[in-house]
Amino acid sequence: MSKPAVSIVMGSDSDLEIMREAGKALEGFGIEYELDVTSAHRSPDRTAEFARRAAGRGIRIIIAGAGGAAHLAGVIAAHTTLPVIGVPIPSTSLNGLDSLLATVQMPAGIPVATVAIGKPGATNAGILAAQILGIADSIITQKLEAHKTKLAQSVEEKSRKLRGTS
Ligand code: RP5
Repeated sequence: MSKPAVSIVMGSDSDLEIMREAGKALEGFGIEYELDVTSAHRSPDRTAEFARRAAGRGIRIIIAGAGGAAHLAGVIAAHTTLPVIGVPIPSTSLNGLDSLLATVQMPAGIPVATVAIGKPGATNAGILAAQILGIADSIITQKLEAHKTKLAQSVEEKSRKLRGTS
């Protein structure tokens, strides 16, 4: 097994069900990843250390998911020059709107590429990470093209079924 290129981290193990979707997407493109829990407010030192060391360990992209006042992705982005993708987790009574705003509204200077709330966002975070890695990896690009072809075929299939022509 080669070293993971992507690190998926989350604020709590209660985020795992959603964040697994990012891992599943990466698996579909044959990309190695690691999964861990680190919290911006419960374990700030651990989070800063993780972010500072990630590039040196060979990590190329970080996907960070958190709920509530979700500052995990922003704090990680503050401590690394690696691209950080933020996944807003719907874990409070505000159903992720809180996490979305906290993750996406980074002041100028420290970007976090924020995806949709919950599982669709986690899936897209994995695909976006693959697209970033695909810039320098033609095998990943081919798999991304196949993924788009498959999506288009699924629409054709749905269309045929709906029109009763299959
Ligand atoms: C956030 O608080 C986590 O990312 C999680 O979404 C939420 C709740 O965490 P737990 O109380 O379930 O550990 O920091």
